[in-house]
Amino acid sequence: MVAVDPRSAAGTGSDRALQQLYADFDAAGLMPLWTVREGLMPAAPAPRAVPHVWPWAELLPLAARAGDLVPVGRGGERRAIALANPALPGDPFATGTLWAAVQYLGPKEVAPAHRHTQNAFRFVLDGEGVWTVVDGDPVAMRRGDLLLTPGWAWHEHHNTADAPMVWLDGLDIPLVAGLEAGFFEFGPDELTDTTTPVASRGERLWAHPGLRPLAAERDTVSSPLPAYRWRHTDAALTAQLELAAQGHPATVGPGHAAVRFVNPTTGRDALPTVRLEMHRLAAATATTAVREVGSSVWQVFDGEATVTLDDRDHVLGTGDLFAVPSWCPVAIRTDAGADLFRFSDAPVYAALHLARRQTGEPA
Ligand code: GTQ
Ligand code: FE2
Repeated sequence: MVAVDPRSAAGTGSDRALQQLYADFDAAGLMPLWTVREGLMPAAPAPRAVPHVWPWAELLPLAARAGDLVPVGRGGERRAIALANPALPGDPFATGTLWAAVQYLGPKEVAPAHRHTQNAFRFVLDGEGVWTVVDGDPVAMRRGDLLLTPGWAWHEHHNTADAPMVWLDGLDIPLVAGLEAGFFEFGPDELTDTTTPVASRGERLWAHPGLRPLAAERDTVSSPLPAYRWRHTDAALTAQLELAAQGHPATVGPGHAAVRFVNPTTGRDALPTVRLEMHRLAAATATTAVREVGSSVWQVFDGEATVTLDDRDHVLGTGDLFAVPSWCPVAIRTDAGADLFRFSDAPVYAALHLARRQTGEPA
């Protein structure tokens, strides 16, 4: 028997018998760990995706051009333009697990009904006039609102206004693709519900703080609340900062208010695979750098901020989006104050006991 140091053997392979062994491994459909261990089991997560910024000033006119040139309808289904991470060439993915897209719906346009196992949400930077009908419940979309489309719920969108509307879509498309768990079905070609109620049925039932309808005894995995309205989000963040200013421990850090959008039946994440949060930084605030296992996408909802990703500074304004890969440190600072929407794959990592978080020094 030839005694070899596995490390040098992997590198040099000078021994003829060893070379033959590797060839025979290959022919038999086998691979030895010692040649692949470092890439397979890195000391810390080594994501393929890189930190990246998509300025709203670039996205919006491109979406509008698509509005002029590309019809929305059966087949393509949605005029959604995905944020494509430059380190994932050919894949329309913001990170390895998250889809983020701007969706553009022109005046009086309809995006037809379908359903899929991928979980989705919409976040509205600006505008109004679109209703998304989720499992037969028409839900108005307005500035600052977060709307849910849980996996396998039927959904269609229709714009009742004379102006186009644009919003952010977030889905777990890359995750579901990687898990080979995707199913998709077309609904009717024609709009199934043309009504435009101010409040959806889901909200009339569930949007009363701390009050659970007794008829709804069973907890659900996804939130039964189809919309989280900006009025509520804004009030919660305002109260946190006011209370913190009075010395109460209401914020996650000095000048940093934050809320998570949760399922009122469980208090857990509103969607099983996607975490949804809104952050407000008061004027002259700098957060401590944080890195987490799992990736996220942020959108500046209001104000201006400088985000530091992997030691690089990016100056951002309203609408700008950025992707944070797994284990990439992120710190945010602002002079005048800023509101930032964030979504991530955190519930997946938590469920699998893979979540880790490290807090460093202020950037
Ligand atoms: O609005 O139904 O951005 O199915 C990607 C897939 C949006 C949607 C996207 C979708 C949708
Ligand atoms: Fe969809």
